[in-house]
Amino acid sequence: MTEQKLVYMNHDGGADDLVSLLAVLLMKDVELIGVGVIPGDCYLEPAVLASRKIIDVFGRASVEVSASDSRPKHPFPKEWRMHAYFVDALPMLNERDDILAPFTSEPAHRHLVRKLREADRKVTLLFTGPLTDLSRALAEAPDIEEKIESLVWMGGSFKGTGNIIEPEHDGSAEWNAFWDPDAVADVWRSGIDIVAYPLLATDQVPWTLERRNAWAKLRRHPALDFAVQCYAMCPPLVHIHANDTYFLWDLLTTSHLGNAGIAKFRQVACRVHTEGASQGRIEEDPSGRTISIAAEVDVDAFYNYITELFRSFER
Ligand code: AGV
Ligand code: CA
Repeated sequence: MTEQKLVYMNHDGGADDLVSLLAVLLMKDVELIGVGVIPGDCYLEPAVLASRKIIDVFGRASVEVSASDSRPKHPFPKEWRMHAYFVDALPMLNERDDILAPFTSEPAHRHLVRKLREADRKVTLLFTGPLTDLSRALAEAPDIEEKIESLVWMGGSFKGTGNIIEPEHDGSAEWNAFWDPDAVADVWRSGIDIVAYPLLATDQVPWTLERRNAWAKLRRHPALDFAVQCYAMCPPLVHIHANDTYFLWDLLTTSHLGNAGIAKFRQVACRVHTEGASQGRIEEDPSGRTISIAAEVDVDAFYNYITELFRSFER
């Protein structure tokens, strides 16, 4: 029997993040050793509660959840942050009165440090929100770097434009980087192997009516029912790619843990802008540090992988 891959997940509570947490829980070859929730694309309290309930309903074993006390340089729009309240309220997460998955009062970056130190082998980090907790963990405990197998991160753009429409910004950055550009710079200074799924890749997996209807037909499978309920809050791509159009950004990134063959990768040297109108933009720069970015996605392989993974859950 091959050993399970150890994974620690830090997410920022969006609908897509919470569906991604469920995906990790369903991967047979992954052991999830902890979850940190950062108040990026969410409000913290409902996102922590929803995470614990998802672990209770869909997890094979209990997983400890922590809350971050990190703060943004640029906060997410409130309408998006509200999604966590809807997910936490879904009937399928609220059939019981008590919550079993433990909550630790340690802030998420210290929780990450402890879980890495306690692990008996290297751990893969999955970050589907800003990198702030990793940056703080590395600053407080540089020794953890040797316990990190790699960082799999949803972030960056690499397609020219980003997804920020905010005053005083030129639109070139992606939100997870823009929330805390300095954290990106800190993590880039480390020696960690970085695999990023930027907008260049995630633009290939928009949330569409076709996808919604395909998964709706399979809603007798509870995990697919949960996913379509979560994404029901999010405007699909029908006519044009607007500011609110939803993509399966984090779910694509998460698929890397179970099936890294879905995307083709490119090695790029790059650096992040930490000041001025392009803050958060990660730009190719020969003098920057090299990371691996997902560039080309086999879209059918992605949807088939997720559909089969989510169908595999039985109550
Ligand atoms: O920039 C993408 C990141 C992903 O981690 N998030 C959403 C995913 O969780 C921020 C975001 C960008 N555009 C959005 C976002 C939108 N239209 N709605 C909600 N969140
Ligand atoms: Ca996210």
